[in-house]
This record gives sequence, C-alpha cells and structure tokens, in this order.
Amino acid sequence: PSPPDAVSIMARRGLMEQDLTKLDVTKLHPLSPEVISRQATINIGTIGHVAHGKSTVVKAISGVQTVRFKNELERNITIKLGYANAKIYKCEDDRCPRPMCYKAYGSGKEDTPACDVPGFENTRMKLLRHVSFVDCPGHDILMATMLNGAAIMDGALLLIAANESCPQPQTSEHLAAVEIMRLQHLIILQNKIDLIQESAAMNQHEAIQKFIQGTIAEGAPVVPISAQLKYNIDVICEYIIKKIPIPERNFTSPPNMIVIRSFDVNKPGSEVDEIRGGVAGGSILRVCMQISVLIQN
Ligand SMILES: Nc1nc2c(ncn2[C@@H]2O[C@H](COP(=O)(O)OP(=O)(O)OP(=O)(O)O)[C@@H](O)[C@H]2O)c(=O)[nH]1
Ligand SMILES: *[C@@H]1O[C@H](CO)[C@@H](O)[C@H](O)[C@H]1NC(C)=O
Ligand SMILES: *[C@@H]1O[C@H](CO)[C@@H](O)[C@H](O)[C@H]1NC(C)=O
Ligand SMILES: *[C@@H]1O[C@H](CO)[C@@H](O)[C@H](O)[C@H]1NC(C)=O
Ligand SMILES: [Mg+2]
Ligand SMILES: [Zn+2]
Repeated sequence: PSPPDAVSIMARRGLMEQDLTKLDVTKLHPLSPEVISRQATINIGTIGHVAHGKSTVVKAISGVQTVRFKNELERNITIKLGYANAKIYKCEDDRCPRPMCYKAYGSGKEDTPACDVPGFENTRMKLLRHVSFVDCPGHDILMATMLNGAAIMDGALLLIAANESCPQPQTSEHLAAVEIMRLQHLIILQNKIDLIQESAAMNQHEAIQKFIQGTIAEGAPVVPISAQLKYNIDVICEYIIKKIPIPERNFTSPPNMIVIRSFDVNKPGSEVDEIRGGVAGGSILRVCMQISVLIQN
C-alpha cells in the first residue's frame, strides 16, 4: 500500500499515527507515543536457573512463546536467546485499584485498550512502556549465550523456583554475571508458588533475602508469582514501570548495533543461487532497541 494507506491502516488498528514526512527525529524520546506505539525501547532480560520459569513468565506477560526451535521444543528448554515484546499499560482512572490497574499485552495491541477491572470497563488504559524481553537459557552449558544477552539488558527479572532450595547453581552464576556487567535494575520473581504452602514460601523468601544480601540485587523487590497460573503478573508490570528506569536513547546519533542472535532463513539443502543471506537480531546502541535485519547477499 502507498504510505497514506499504511498510516490509515495503523490508525484503524488503534496505533499512533506515524507520518515519516512530519516526524522530527530530534524531538523523539524512548517514551514518545509515536515511538512506543510500534517499537520497544527497553530491553529486559530473564535470568535464573534452568526450568525456573523464565520463558513461561515472558509468555504470561507478552503472550509470546519464545521457545520455538525444534530442538528446544523436543528438550523443553531454551537454547537460543528468546525474543518477545510487550506493551505495559495503566488504567487512566486513579480510583482503579492497584495492582489490577496495570496490565500487559503483546506488542501488536492497540495503544488505548479498555480496562478490564470490574466497574472500570468504560475507562481506557494508557500505554506506559513497550518492552522487549531477552529470554535467556538457564542450562549451565549455555552460559555464554546468557552473557551475550546480558550485554543489551537495561533491567532483568531473576526467576527463582519456589519448590527448590535457593540458590541453585545458575541462580548464583547469572546473578554474578549481571553484577559484573553492573546491571542494577533487578526484580526477583519467586515463581511456582502454586506448588508450595504459604509457610514454605515465607521461609524461602528469607533464604532469598539472605542470598541477595551484599550483592547487586540487595534491596530488589521479591515478588511471589505463578507464571503458569498468571498470578501476580500485574505486580510485575507495576515493578517494571517503577523499578526499571527509562534508559537514555539518542535517536540522532549514528546507529551501532550489537548482534546477539542470528538465524538461517534458508531451507536445508538450498542451492547456492537460492541462498538469501540470514537474519541478524540485536540492539542498536545509542538508540538501543531490539530489531532483526534481513541481510541480503
Ligand atoms: N507449577 C508451575 N510450573 C511452572 C510455573 N512456571 C513454569 N512452570 C513449568 O516449569 C517448566 C520450565 O518452565 P520454562 O518457562 O521453560 O523455564 P525456563 O526457565 O525458561 O527454562 P530454560 O529456559 O530451559 O532455563 C515448564 O514445564 C513450565 O510449565 C509455575 O508458575 N507453576
Ligand atoms: C514442556 O513445557 C510445557 C510448558 O511450557 C509443559 O506444559 C509441558 O508439560 C512440558 N513438557 C515436558 C516433557 O516437560
Ligand atoms: C519443582 O517443580 C517442577 C515442575 O515445574 C518439577 O519438575 C520439579 O521436580 C520440582 N522440584 C522439586 C524439588 O520438587
Ligand atoms: C545525540 O547524538 C548526537 C550525535 O552523536 C549529538 O550531537 C547530540 O548532542 C546527542 N544528543 C543527546 C541528547 O545526547
Ligand atoms: Mg526458557
Ligand atoms: Zn481500570
């Protein structure tokens, strides 16, 4: 479609109008409505021990299943860095009770959906953040992959399974890794609380506090959740807004992209003259948002 059609299609889908001929790049900000309508501007990692629920919490927040490669599905673990975007909203009515007034949807959602809290259905919600998840593998042999992902994180969710003792080996290793990289903005998620009694959860809460004492995570919020049952996902949204600051982004400086993943888009057995290059995914430094680029050969 010609550009005016594209603009009107976006408007019909409830996205902010974006007319490139009128856009003043020097005035853009990571929270500009015309930016976050289409593009995530904050990168949030998920870290922690294998199978503690990193990919499940990303799915609960964004609606996107990050585990999609055949070998990942077979083994039910994350192998490559997963990628999923989510829009985070808050109800416009200040009387709407928290934490229910916070809500996340997938990236394609309109910018002003209706609130779904009973009694507030006629109120619109406001788009406050558009975040991009960097879903790390927790398996010990995939530590190098996790470190790649950590390079672009602005904040991270540290997942801890409530039905296992804390810390497990990669709980400590991943925390040490982000500590070395001076990633300060962490939210700890005590996951799988559907599997344990309240008293056990309280005991583990103490163990988590002891574990993070003296680390970069000291003082971080510890939120009990069930990623699978989507319990307390709204609390995570509230903390993402309140605890992970807006990174500085410069929309006019020359782009510099950190590549953290790559994909082969060719079918196995393709002839040489059919080969179409590949896809590099990563984050543009200075603007720093996750994108994928098709490299033509
Ligand atoms: N009961 C329960 N199970 C959960 C919960 N969250 C995740 N699980 C299960 O735990 C298993 C591992 O979840 P994943 O989300 O794949 O864990 P992960 O941390 O992404 O695993 P890796 O990426 O391989 O490190 C899956 O079978 C999930 O269904 C939860 O809140 N409650
Ligand atoms: C794989 O993970 C899904 C949820 O992500 C879960 O429902 C299923 O039981 C798991 N399968 C195995 C074999 O662990
Ligand atoms: C914790 O829960 C998971 C299911 O998510 C299960 O596979 C695992 O064995 C449990 N761990 C313990 C120590 O019971
Ligand atoms: C953004 O980068 C450009 C070019 O590198 C520079 O001139 C400008 O001052 C920067 N703006 C901000 C707000 O840092
Ligand atoms: Mg995973
Ligand atoms: Zn509301």
